[in-house]
Amino acid sequence: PFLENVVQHENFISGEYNTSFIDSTPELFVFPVRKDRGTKMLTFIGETIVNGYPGLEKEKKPVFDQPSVPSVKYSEPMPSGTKQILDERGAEGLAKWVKEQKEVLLTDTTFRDAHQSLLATRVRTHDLKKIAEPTARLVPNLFSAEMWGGATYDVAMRFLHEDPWERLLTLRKQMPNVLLQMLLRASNAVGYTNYPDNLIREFVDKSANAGIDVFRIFDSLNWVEGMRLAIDAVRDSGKIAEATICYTGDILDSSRTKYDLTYYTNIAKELEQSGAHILGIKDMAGLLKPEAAYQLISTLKESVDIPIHLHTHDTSGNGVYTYSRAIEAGVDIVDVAISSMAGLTSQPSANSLYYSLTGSDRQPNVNIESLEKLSEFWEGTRKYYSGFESGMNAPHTEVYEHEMPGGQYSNLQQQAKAVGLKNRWDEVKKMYRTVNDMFGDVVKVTPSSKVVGDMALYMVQNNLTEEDVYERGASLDFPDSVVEFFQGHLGQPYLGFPKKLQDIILKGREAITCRPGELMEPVDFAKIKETLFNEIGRQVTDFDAISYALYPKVFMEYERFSQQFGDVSVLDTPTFFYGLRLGEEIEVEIEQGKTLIVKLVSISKPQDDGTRIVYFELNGQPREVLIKDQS
Ligand code: 3PY
Ligand code: ZN
Repeated sequence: PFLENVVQHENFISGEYNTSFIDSTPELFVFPVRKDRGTKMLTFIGETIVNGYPGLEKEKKPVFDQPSVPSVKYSEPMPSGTKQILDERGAEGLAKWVKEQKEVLLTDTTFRDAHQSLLATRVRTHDLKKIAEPTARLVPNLFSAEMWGGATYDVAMRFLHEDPWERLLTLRKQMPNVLLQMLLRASNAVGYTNYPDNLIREFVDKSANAGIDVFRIFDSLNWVEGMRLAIDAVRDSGKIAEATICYTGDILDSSRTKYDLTYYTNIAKELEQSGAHILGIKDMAGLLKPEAAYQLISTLKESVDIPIHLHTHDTSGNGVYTYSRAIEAGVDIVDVAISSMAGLTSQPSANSLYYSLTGSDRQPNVNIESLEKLSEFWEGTRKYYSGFESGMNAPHTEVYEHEMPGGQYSNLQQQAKAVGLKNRWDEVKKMYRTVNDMFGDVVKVTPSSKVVGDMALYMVQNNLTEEDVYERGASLDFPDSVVEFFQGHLGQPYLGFPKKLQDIILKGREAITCRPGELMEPVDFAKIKETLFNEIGRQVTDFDAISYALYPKVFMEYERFSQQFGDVSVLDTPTFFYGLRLGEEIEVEIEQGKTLIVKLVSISKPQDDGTRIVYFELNGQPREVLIKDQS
């Protein structure tokens, strides 16, 4: 609840008249004219109608068919699943159970990586919560549902104006039987930079409490030193530490010896010794070819005792074949997406994998009709987000050359467009590989992939070749992310930085070789809470404090937006992105049992000051809002 003035302050309500808070929070004595929820919502809808949704072409709201939610019997008891096994047997017990399964187990990534990779991470909680419980009931024998972390945290606040923690709490409630999984970028948490150790511990602790069971922990340079703290934090929380190696290069290419089988085996053993319950192999770009998967998984199965969980992207079109060879080699769990959200830069299709294993005793134990029903829902829902599709519509084998992660492709394309390089996208892709080689052939995954992307854009934009960088480097002003990377702020790459390039980029600045977290001041959460309370004038939760510590600007912007427009997560997705058509009427449930009926009546021509009046009916009563036309 909003704490808008003094009469709502807990000291006031409880009658403890310690008035010191009067001095520290004078704004509580301002009694604003309260804008009601209805007006805030109409203002948001009016904004969208007049100015469009940022990042989408402004167009008339398309007519969508209602996606079909599969019918399930909500009154029946929820079938039990892996979550109950974890609760009963603990993380070690669960890992043991995984190894005992004959069939390959599945993680469904539809709620996270699939839409991060296909739809710029834009899928809203509003849609996820329609299908969460049906998913839990229809495919209760999933190993896990990946539904949090990666880019979802940032995008939820920044673009969807929703609280990522709300999503976690909501889905946890609706999926009480399946393990919920998140992607944790080790000391980069769910951000793009290193954070202090106590923030990582606090983040893990609160995420575990709020409902995360499986933490897939990776470091963007495969630097085990950078992963230990997160692994320990997850172990302390009683949840599952899936310590993960990012796969890069090609173990089948004898001309590329940096990342060979021995490299992967050594890290796997180190991660097992560091306390991992499960070993993850994260093939973020989809570079793991079928035969390589067979060799890698066979070797790792002999090298470690913990179960192995494989993740790939289907960019090249070879995903199911890669999985089927990995499954032959004994992989325990693989990541798939519901068919209509699978393929291309997303994960391979669960439905396809099921059929490809017909006749095999490792065929996953899932109900294929259920998968098809879920796929129907997602086919319809995906259409809401068509403005965020990357435009890739066929297998893309070039990925073996540029090695760009599935989640980065459309993102970098957007970045290139934004700096006027739309027509030079082919050059950017080639440059991405050149930069990789200049950097000494590095692991490319968030955030190291962003550094490579920034450098590639910088070079194309400034018409620089590799030679130019070496010859004229002293006079070049490299992107901040590149400088920080060479300073060691993302950790240490395997076999170190290329010295000559490092000197050129750092221009005498110091580089560190220790763990960046060791040098950072701990976050003062009490202070953050106090500052935030003063700024936003409402009760500050632990979740808010974490969001602010991770993303101060994004969080404050999210707060300002919420104060201005209220809770827009209650709107259906077409209205959220496109507003209303003239004469259209919608029902919005703003809280359980409380519904507003909103109708768009007309829109005035721009007035002299550039504003338009948008005329609505709200529950049958005429209402108008004034919107500045930005066009
Ligand atoms: C992320 O870190 O968001 C990724 O998905 C990396 O592959
Ligand atoms: Zn991925």
